[in-house]
Amino acid sequence: MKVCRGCGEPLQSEDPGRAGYVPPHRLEEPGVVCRRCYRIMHYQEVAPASVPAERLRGIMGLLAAERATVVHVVDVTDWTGSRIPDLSTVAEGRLWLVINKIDLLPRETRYDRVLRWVEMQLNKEGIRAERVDLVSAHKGIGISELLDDLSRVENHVYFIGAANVGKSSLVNALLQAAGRPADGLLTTSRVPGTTLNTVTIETGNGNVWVDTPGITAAYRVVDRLCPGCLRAVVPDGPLHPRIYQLESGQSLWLGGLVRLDVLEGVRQPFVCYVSNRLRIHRTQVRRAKAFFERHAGRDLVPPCEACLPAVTPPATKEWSLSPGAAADLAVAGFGWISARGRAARVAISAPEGVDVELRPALI
Ligand SMILES: Nc1nc2c(ncn2[C@@H]2O[C@H](COP(=O)(O)OP(=O)(O)O)[C@@H](O)[C@H]2O)c(=O)[nH]1
Ligand SMILES: [Mg+2]
Ligand SMILES: [Zn+2]
Ligand SMILES: [Zn+2]
Repeated sequence: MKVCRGCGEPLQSEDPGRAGYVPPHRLEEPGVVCRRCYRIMHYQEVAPASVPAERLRGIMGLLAAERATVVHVVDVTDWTGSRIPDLSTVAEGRLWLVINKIDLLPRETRYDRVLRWVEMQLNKEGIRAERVDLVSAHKGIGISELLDDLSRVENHVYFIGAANVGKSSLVNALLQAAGRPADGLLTTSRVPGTTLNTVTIETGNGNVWVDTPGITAAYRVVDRLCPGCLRAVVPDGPLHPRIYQLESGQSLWLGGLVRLDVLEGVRQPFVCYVSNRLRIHRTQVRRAKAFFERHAGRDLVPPCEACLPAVTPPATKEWSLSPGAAADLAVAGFGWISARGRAARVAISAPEGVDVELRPALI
Protein backbone atom coordinates (compact mmCIF):
# COMPACT_ATOMS: atom_id res chain seq x y z
CA MET A 1 0.00 0.00 0.00
CA LYS A 2 1.33 3.43 -0.94
CA VAL A 3 1.31 6.08 1.73
CA CYS A 4 1.76 9.82 1.53
CA ARG A 5 5.36 10.67 2.35
CA GLY A 6 4.25 13.96 3.91
CA CYS A 7 1.66 12.85 6.45
CA GLY A 8 1.72 9.05 6.40
CA GLU A 9 -1.89 8.56 5.30
CA PRO A 10 -2.62 5.67 2.86
CA LEU A 11 -3.11 7.19 -0.60
CA GLN A 12 -6.44 6.80 -2.41
CA SER A 13 -8.08 8.25 -5.52
CA GLU A 14 -11.71 7.45 -4.80
CA ASP A 15 -12.91 10.08 -2.38
CA PRO A 16 -11.59 13.67 -2.48
CA GLY A 17 -13.30 14.29 0.87
CA ARG A 18 -11.26 11.66 2.68
CA ALA A 19 -7.68 11.92 3.90
CA GLY A 20 -4.92 10.66 1.59
CA TYR A 21 -6.64 11.76 -1.65
CA VAL A 22 -4.58 12.18 -4.84
CA PRO A 23 -6.04 12.70 -8.31
CA PRO A 24 -5.99 9.35 -10.21
CA HIS A 25 -3.40 10.47 -12.79
CA ARG A 26 -0.87 11.24 -10.04
CA LEU A 27 -1.31 8.12 -7.94
CA GLU A 28 1.55 6.27 -9.62
CA GLU A 29 4.07 9.12 -9.48
CA PRO A 30 7.04 8.30 -7.27
CA GLY A 31 7.22 10.22 -3.97
CA VAL A 32 3.74 11.67 -4.46
CA VAL A 33 2.09 13.52 -1.59
CA CYS A 34 -1.64 13.70 -0.89
CA ARG A 35 -3.62 16.74 -2.02
CA ARG A 36 -3.83 18.08 1.52
CA CYS A 37 -0.04 17.92 2.03
CA TYR A 38 0.48 19.44 -1.40
CA ARG A 39 -1.70 22.39 -0.46
CA ILE A 40 -0.06 22.86 2.93
CA MET A 41 3.42 22.72 1.36
CA HIS A 42 2.73 25.02 -1.56
CA TYR A 43 0.06 27.44 -0.44
CA GLN A 44 0.40 27.30 3.35
CA GLU A 45 -3.26 26.37 3.17
CA VAL A 46 -4.45 24.80 6.36
CA ALA A 47 -6.76 21.87 6.63
CA PRO A 48 -7.47 20.61 10.13
CA ALA A 49 -8.00 16.89 10.42
CA SER A 50 -8.31 14.68 13.41
CA VAL A 51 -6.39 11.57 14.24
CA PRO A 52 -8.46 8.71 15.65
CA ALA A 53 -7.59 7.89 19.27
CA GLU A 54 -7.26 4.16 18.55
CA ARG A 55 -4.56 4.91 15.97
CA LEU A 56 -2.55 6.68 18.67
CA ARG A 57 -3.06 3.81 21.10
CA GLY A 58 -1.84 1.46 18.38
CA ILE A 59 1.35 3.49 17.98
CA MET A 60 2.00 3.40 21.72
CA GLY A 61 1.56 -0.37 21.70
CA LEU A 62 3.95 -0.69 18.77
CA LEU A 63 6.75 1.31 20.32
CA ALA A 64 6.43 -0.60 23.57
CA ALA A 65 6.56 -3.93 21.72
CA GLU A 66 9.54 -2.88 19.61
CA ARG A 67 11.34 -1.53 22.67
CA ALA A 68 11.94 1.55 20.54
CA THR A 69 13.77 4.65 21.67
CA VAL A 70 11.25 7.41 22.21
CA VAL A 71 12.10 11.00 21.43
CA HIS A 72 9.44 12.89 23.34
CA VAL A 73 9.20 16.33 21.75
CA VAL A 74 7.94 19.13 23.98
CA ASP A 75 7.28 22.78 23.11
CA VAL A 76 9.25 25.00 25.48
CA THR A 77 6.54 27.65 25.29
CA ASP A 78 3.94 25.07 26.30
CA TRP A 79 5.46 22.77 28.91
CA THR A 80 2.05 22.53 30.57
CA GLY A 81 0.22 21.47 27.43
CA SER A 82 2.78 19.33 25.66
CA ARG A 83 4.11 16.84 28.17
CA ILE A 84 2.82 13.29 28.05
CA PRO A 85 3.44 11.86 31.54
CA ASP A 86 2.51 8.24 30.64
CA LEU A 87 5.34 8.05 28.13
CA SER A 88 8.01 7.48 30.74
CA THR A 89 6.24 4.26 31.73
CA VAL A 90 5.76 3.06 28.14
CA ALA A 91 9.35 3.89 27.22
CA GLU A 92 11.04 2.99 30.52
CA GLY A 93 14.76 3.65 30.20
CA ARG A 94 14.51 4.66 26.53
CA LEU A 95 12.98 8.10 26.81
CA TRP A 96 14.80 11.10 25.34
CA LEU A 97 13.27 14.46 26.04
CA VAL A 98 13.70 17.08 23.34
CA ILE A 99 12.53 20.56 24.25
CA ASN A 100 11.89 22.34 20.96
CA LYS A 101 11.24 25.94 19.86
CA ILE A 102 13.78 27.53 22.19
CA ASP A 103 14.12 30.29 19.58
CA LEU A 104 10.72 31.51 20.83
CA LEU A 105 12.03 32.34 24.30
CA PRO A 106 12.86 36.02 24.85
CA ARG A 107 16.25 36.87 23.41
CA GLU A 108 17.96 37.40 26.77
CA THR A 109 16.99 33.92 28.07
CA ARG A 110 19.80 31.83 29.53
CA TYR A 111 19.46 28.30 28.21
CA ASP A 112 21.47 26.73 31.05
CA ARG A 113 18.81 27.99 33.49
CA VAL A 114 16.03 26.61 31.34
CA LEU A 115 17.77 23.25 31.33
CA ARG A 116 18.04 23.28 35.13
CA TRP A 117 14.37 24.21 35.35
CA VAL A 118 13.43 21.28 33.11
CA GLU A 119 15.49 18.88 35.20
CA MET A 120 13.84 20.15 38.37
CA GLN A 121 10.36 19.70 36.86
CA LEU A 122 11.17 16.17 35.68
CA ASN A 123 12.34 15.29 39.16
CA LYS A 124 9.21 16.68 40.72
CA GLU A 125 6.97 14.83 38.28
CA GLY A 126 8.88 11.57 38.60
CA ILE A 127 9.73 11.41 34.88
CA ARG A 128 13.00 9.65 34.10
CA ALA A 129 14.59 10.77 30.86
CA GLU A 130 17.77 9.26 29.43
CA ARG A 131 18.79 12.64 28.09
CA VAL A 132 17.40 16.13 27.75
CA ASP A 133 18.11 18.43 24.81
CA LEU A 134 17.12 22.02 24.21
CA VAL A 135 16.73 22.57 20.47
CA SER A 136 15.26 24.74 17.81
CA ALA A 137 14.22 22.86 14.69
CA HIS A 138 13.80 26.21 12.94
CA LYS A 139 17.16 27.74 13.83
CA GLY A 140 19.08 24.48 13.86
CA ILE A 141 20.13 24.90 17.50
CA GLY A 142 21.17 21.65 19.19
CA ILE A 143 20.40 19.58 16.09
CA SER A 144 23.84 18.23 15.20
CA GLU A 145 24.51 17.01 18.78
CA LEU A 146 21.20 15.19 18.79
CA LEU A 147 21.84 13.73 15.34
CA ASP A 148 25.22 12.36 16.48
CA ASP A 149 23.66 10.40 19.31
CA LEU A 150 20.59 9.36 17.35
CA SER A 151 22.73 7.79 14.65
CA ARG A 152 24.19 5.49 17.31
CA VAL A 153 20.76 4.13 18.29
CA GLU A 154 20.26 0.67 16.85
CA ASN A 155 16.57 0.07 17.37
CA HIS A 156 13.71 2.15 15.97
CA VAL A 157 13.33 5.77 17.06
CA TYR A 158 9.80 7.12 17.50
CA PHE A 159 9.16 10.87 17.60
CA ILE A 160 6.21 11.35 19.93
CA GLY A 161 4.46 14.38 21.35
CA ALA A 162 1.43 16.60 21.38
CA ALA A 163 0.23 18.02 18.07
CA ASN A 164 2.16 21.06 16.90
CA VAL A 165 5.24 20.81 19.12
CA GLY A 166 7.37 20.45 15.99
CA LYS A 167 7.97 16.70 15.68
CA SER A 168 7.94 16.72 11.88
CA SER A 169 9.99 19.93 11.80
CA LEU A 170 12.55 18.29 14.09
CA VAL A 171 12.76 15.18 11.92
CA ASN A 172 13.18 17.44 8.88
CA ALA A 173 15.94 19.43 10.60
CA LEU A 174 17.74 16.19 11.52
CA LEU A 175 17.35 14.83 7.99
CA GLN A 176 18.68 18.05 6.52
CA ALA A 177 21.62 18.01 8.92
CA ALA A 178 22.25 14.47 7.68
CA GLY A 179 22.29 15.74 4.08
CA ARG A 180 18.83 14.68 2.89
CA PRO A 181 17.54 16.78 -0.04
CA ALA A 182 14.54 19.03 0.58
CA ASP A 183 12.11 17.01 -1.54
CA GLY A 184 12.22 14.12 0.90
CA LEU A 185 10.83 16.06 3.82
CA LEU A 186 7.68 15.78 5.91
CA THR A 187 4.68 18.10 5.91
CA THR A 188 4.56 20.62 8.76
CA SER A 189 2.07 23.38 9.58
CA ARG A 190 0.85 25.61 12.35
CA VAL A 191 -2.43 23.75 12.64
CA PRO A 192 -2.53 20.75 14.98
CA GLY A 193 -3.13 17.47 13.16
CA THR A 194 -0.90 17.80 10.09
CA THR A 195 0.69 14.38 10.36
CA LEU A 196 -2.06 11.78 10.10
CA ASN A 197 -0.29 8.49 10.44
CA THR A 198 3.13 7.08 11.20
CA VAL A 199 5.75 7.94 8.60
CA THR A 200 8.71 5.57 8.54
CA ILE A 201 12.00 7.04 7.40
CA GLU A 202 15.09 5.05 6.51
CA THR A 203 17.94 7.35 7.39
CA GLY A 204 20.41 5.59 5.11
CA ASN A 205 22.80 4.25 7.75
CA GLY A 206 20.54 1.48 8.96
CA ASN A 207 18.53 3.67 11.34
CA VAL A 208 14.75 3.77 11.16
CA TRP A 209 12.91 6.83 12.43
CA VAL A 210 9.18 7.02 12.85
CA ASP A 211 7.34 10.33 12.79
CA THR A 212 3.91 10.10 14.40
CA PRO A 213 0.67 12.07 14.48
CA GLY A 214 0.46 14.44 17.39
CA ILE A 215 -1.86 13.96 20.25
CA THR A 216 -4.53 16.68 20.25
CA ALA A 217 -6.51 17.25 23.38
CA ALA A 218 -9.19 19.58 24.60
CA TYR A 219 -7.08 20.53 27.63
CA ARG A 220 -5.10 22.88 25.39
CA VAL A 221 -6.47 26.19 24.16
CA VAL A 222 -4.90 25.73 20.71
CA ASP A 223 -6.79 22.53 20.05
CA ARG A 224 -10.11 24.37 20.28
CA LEU A 225 -9.46 27.21 17.83
CA CYS A 226 -10.01 27.75 14.12
CA PRO A 227 -6.96 28.39 11.89
CA GLY A 228 -7.66 32.14 11.93
CA CYS A 229 -7.65 32.33 15.73
CA LEU A 230 -4.57 30.11 15.89
CA ARG A 231 -2.64 32.71 13.97
CA ALA A 232 -3.00 35.08 16.91
CA VAL A 233 -2.31 32.52 19.64
CA VAL A 234 0.60 30.42 18.34
CA PRO A 235 3.84 32.41 18.76
CA ASP A 236 5.71 33.06 15.52
CA GLY A 237 8.72 34.89 16.87
CA PRO A 238 10.63 35.39 20.14
CA LEU A 239 8.17 36.33 22.87
CA HIS A 240 8.25 39.94 23.97
CA PRO A 241 7.44 39.84 27.68
CA ARG A 242 4.65 42.34 28.38
CA ILE A 243 4.67 43.79 31.88
CA TYR A 244 1.60 45.14 33.70
CA GLN A 245 1.64 46.73 37.14
CA LEU A 246 -1.59 45.54 38.73
CA GLU A 247 -3.22 46.10 42.07
CA SER A 248 -6.07 44.38 43.78
CA GLY A 249 -9.30 44.77 41.79
CA GLN A 250 -7.54 44.93 38.42
CA SER A 251 -7.86 42.46 35.62
CA LEU A 252 -6.28 41.52 32.29
CA TRP A 253 -7.99 39.88 29.35
CA LEU A 254 -5.51 38.06 27.11
CA GLY A 255 -7.49 38.19 23.89
CA GLY A 256 -10.89 36.94 24.97
CA LEU A 257 -9.55 33.57 26.01
CA VAL A 258 -7.82 33.89 29.35
CA ARG A 259 -8.31 36.36 32.18
CA LEU A 260 -6.19 37.26 35.17
CA ASP A 261 -7.88 38.88 38.18
CA VAL A 262 -5.87 40.27 41.05
CA LEU A 263 -8.04 39.74 44.12
CA GLU A 264 -5.63 40.72 46.90
CA GLY A 265 -2.09 41.98 47.20
CA VAL A 266 0.03 45.07 46.81
CA ARG A 267 0.57 46.66 43.41
CA GLN A 268 3.07 44.47 41.60
CA PRO A 269 4.26 43.46 38.12
CA PHE A 270 2.72 40.59 36.15
CA VAL A 271 4.61 39.57 33.04
CA CYS A 272 2.67 38.03 30.15
CA TYR A 273 4.45 35.52 27.92
CA VAL A 274 1.99 34.97 25.11
CA SER A 275 2.06 35.36 21.33
CA ASN A 276 3.10 38.91 20.42
CA ARG A 277 0.04 39.19 18.22
CA LEU A 278 -2.39 38.53 21.02
CA ARG A 279 -3.91 41.76 22.31
CA ILE A 280 -4.05 42.33 26.03
CA HIS A 281 -6.71 44.53 27.61
CA ARG A 282 -6.56 45.94 31.09
CA THR A 283 -9.86 46.26 32.92
CA GLN A 284 -11.31 45.86 36.39
CA VAL A 285 -12.41 42.67 38.06
CA ARG A 286 -15.94 43.95 38.53
CA ARG A 287 -16.21 44.94 34.86
CA ALA A 288 -14.35 42.02 33.34
CA LYS A 289 -17.34 39.79 32.71
CA ALA A 290 -19.42 42.53 31.10
CA PHE A 291 -16.39 43.49 29.02
CA PHE A 292 -16.23 39.94 27.66
CA GLU A 293 -19.97 39.74 26.98
CA ARG A 294 -19.93 43.02 25.12
CA HIS A 295 -16.86 42.45 22.98
CA ALA A 296 -15.98 38.72 22.66
CA GLY A 297 -16.22 37.35 19.12
CA ARG A 298 -16.38 40.89 17.70
CA ASP A 299 -13.68 43.38 18.66
CA LEU A 300 -12.24 41.02 21.25
CA VAL A 301 -10.74 38.19 19.16
CA PRO A 302 -9.65 35.46 19.44
CA PRO A 303 -12.11 33.84 19.92
CA CYS A 304 -13.93 34.66 16.70
CA GLU A 305 -17.66 34.18 16.70
CA ALA A 306 -17.32 30.63 15.36
CA CYS A 307 -14.85 29.64 18.10
CA LEU A 308 -16.90 31.09 20.96
CA PRO A 309 -18.86 27.92 21.76
CA ALA A 310 -15.63 25.90 21.98
CA VAL A 311 -14.05 28.22 24.55
CA THR A 312 -17.03 29.11 26.74
CA PRO A 313 -18.02 28.93 29.48
CA PRO A 314 -14.81 29.85 31.24
CA ALA A 315 -13.83 28.10 34.45
CA THR A 316 -12.25 30.22 37.18
CA LYS A 317 -9.74 29.02 39.69
CA GLU A 318 -8.08 30.98 42.50
CA TRP A 319 -4.45 30.76 43.45
CA SER A 320 -2.43 32.07 46.39
CA LEU A 321 0.99 33.32 45.41
CA SER A 322 3.37 33.06 48.31
CA PRO A 323 6.11 35.61 48.85
CA GLY A 324 9.63 34.64 47.85
CA ALA A 325 10.06 32.74 44.64
CA ALA A 326 8.84 33.95 41.25
CA ALA A 327 6.08 31.76 39.84
CA ASP A 328 4.23 31.23 36.56
CA LEU A 329 0.55 30.66 36.01
CA ALA A 330 0.66 28.58 32.86
CA VAL A 331 -2.31 27.87 30.60
CA ALA A 332 -1.98 24.78 28.37
CA GLY A 333 -1.69 25.58 24.68
CA PHE A 334 -1.64 29.29 25.33
CA GLY A 335 1.23 30.79 27.37
CA TRP A 336 1.95 31.95 30.87
CA ILE A 337 1.83 34.89 33.26
CA SER A 338 4.73 35.32 35.61
CA ALA A 339 4.52 36.90 39.06
CA ARG A 340 7.72 38.10 40.64
CA GLY A 341 7.48 36.76 44.18
CA ARG A 342 5.17 38.95 46.22
CA ALA A 343 2.17 37.70 48.11
CA ALA A 344 -1.09 37.92 46.18
CA ARG A 345 -4.37 36.18 45.63
CA VAL A 346 -5.24 35.85 41.97
CA ALA A 347 -7.76 34.08 39.77
CA ILE A 348 -7.31 32.70 36.29
CA SER A 349 -10.29 32.15 34.02
CA ALA A 350 -9.76 29.92 31.01
CA PRO A 351 -12.04 27.82 28.79
CA GLU A 352 -13.54 25.05 30.89
CA GLY A 353 -11.43 21.89 30.78
CA VAL A 354 -8.20 23.66 29.83
CA ASP A 355 -5.26 22.86 32.15
CA VAL A 356 -3.89 25.70 34.25
CA GLU A 357 -0.96 25.18 36.60
CA LEU A 358 1.13 27.15 39.04
CA ARG A 359 4.81 26.36 38.64
CA PRO A 360 8.21 27.82 39.53
CA ALA A 361 9.11 30.57 37.06
CA LEU A 362 10.66 29.23 33.84
CA ILE A 363 12.60 32.42 33.16
N1 LIG B 1 9.55 29.03 16.25
C1 LIG B 1 9.61 27.72 16.00
N2 LIG B 1 8.57 27.11 15.41
C2 LIG B 1 8.67 25.80 15.16
C3 LIG B 1 9.82 25.04 15.49
N3 LIG B 1 9.61 23.76 15.12
C4 LIG B 1 8.36 23.73 14.57
N4 LIG B 1 7.80 24.95 14.59
C5 LIG B 1 6.47 25.33 14.07
O1 LIG B 1 5.49 24.65 14.81
C6 LIG B 1 4.39 24.28 13.98
C7 LIG B 1 4.15 22.81 14.07
O2 LIG B 1 5.24 22.11 13.48
P1 LIG B 1 5.11 20.60 13.00
O3 LIG B 1 6.48 20.12 12.71
O4 LIG B 1 4.06 20.45 11.96
O5 LIG B 1 4.59 19.94 14.38
P2 LIG B 1 4.10 18.45 14.68
O6 LIG B 1 2.61 18.51 14.67
O7 LIG B 1 4.60 18.17 16.06
O8 LIG B 1 4.69 17.56 13.66
C8 LIG B 1 4.75 24.76 12.57
O9 LIG B 1 4.13 26.02 12.36
C9 LIG B 1 6.26 24.88 12.64
O10 LIG B 1 6.76 25.82 11.73
C10 LIG B 1 10.93 25.73 16.12
O11 LIG B 1 11.98 25.18 16.45
N5 LIG B 1 10.74 27.06 16.35
MG1 LIG C 1 3.78 16.35 12.32
ZN1 LIG D 1 -0.29 13.76 3.05
ZN1 LIG E 1 -11.83 31.27 15.49
